[in-house]
Amino acid sequence: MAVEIVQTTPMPPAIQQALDRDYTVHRLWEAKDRDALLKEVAPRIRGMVTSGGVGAQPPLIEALPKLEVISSFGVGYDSIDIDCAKRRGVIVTNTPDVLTDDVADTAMALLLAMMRRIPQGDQFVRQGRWPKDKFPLTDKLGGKVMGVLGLGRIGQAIARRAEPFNVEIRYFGPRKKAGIAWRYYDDLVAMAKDVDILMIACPGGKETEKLVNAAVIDALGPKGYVVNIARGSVVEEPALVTALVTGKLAGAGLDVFADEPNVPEALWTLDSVTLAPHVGSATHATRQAMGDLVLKNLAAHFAGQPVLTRVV
Ligand code: 8YV
Repeated sequence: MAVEIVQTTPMPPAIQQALDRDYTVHRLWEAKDRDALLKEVAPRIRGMVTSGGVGAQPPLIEALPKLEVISSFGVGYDSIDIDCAKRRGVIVTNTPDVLTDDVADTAMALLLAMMRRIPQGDQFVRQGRWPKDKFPLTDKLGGKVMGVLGLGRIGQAIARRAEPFNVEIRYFGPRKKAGIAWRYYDDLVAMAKDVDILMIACPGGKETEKLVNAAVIDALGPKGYVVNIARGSVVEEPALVTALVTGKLAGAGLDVFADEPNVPEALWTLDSVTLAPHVGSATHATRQAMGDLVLKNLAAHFAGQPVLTRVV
């Protein structure tokens, strides 16, 4: 008898095929009557596949009395109620490392696109405006100081990419990291005052909620830039939008938002902003690697082995 699992959200085709081959999969997002489906299958469910976007909250975790493991697609697990999983003795896994390069690439792409107005230049050419008009000058990245909020795996990968662009790195986080020479701040406002670019790369969740507030944005000032590759929850979004609309911030490159997929309309027409639909890890290769890790964690658990990338 195949192990029965629930799946909350679609996976890449090859990953879905493997799931369907190896397990009896109940697809919650497709169910006409989700509650009825859950009620019927709940007593047999031993695993869950979910994503960083959809997560797993107590009503679902509590509804599955035999649940042993939640295998999540994504490094961030702020959408999974970790306390509830712990209380229930449910193992939670995520997909770190395999997406670090792509997320760091996306951060640099957003930064350059925003500062050098690449999307606007593209539109300028496509709309046939070049023969008649001059594209405005933009700001130089080289020589700027970047403050990384959250110098974890992704933060470090971004910093390593930024240095060859002649960008000076500093960082803020809960503690100074051993073996890191970049200047550390234990005060985010103090760092924001000293840097040109605030690069947000920390985990989401309660501990970082609205960390980038009006005071931090104020400290960055009208020449300051924000890039957010982490979670929308880390930023006080209305304060960010107001600062961008009123020119109290020079620009922002945003891959994540407070209420995805809804993006404040005030940002849509701003030239100072480059927007992306949460695509940090969204390449074929990386999504495959993330899916493979979702599969490997499940397989290891149901083979009685330790999972590969355990959160709790
Ligand atoms: C995914 C992410 O898009 O890894 C993360 O934390 O935000 C992204 O890689 C997301 O997990 C899919 O929902």
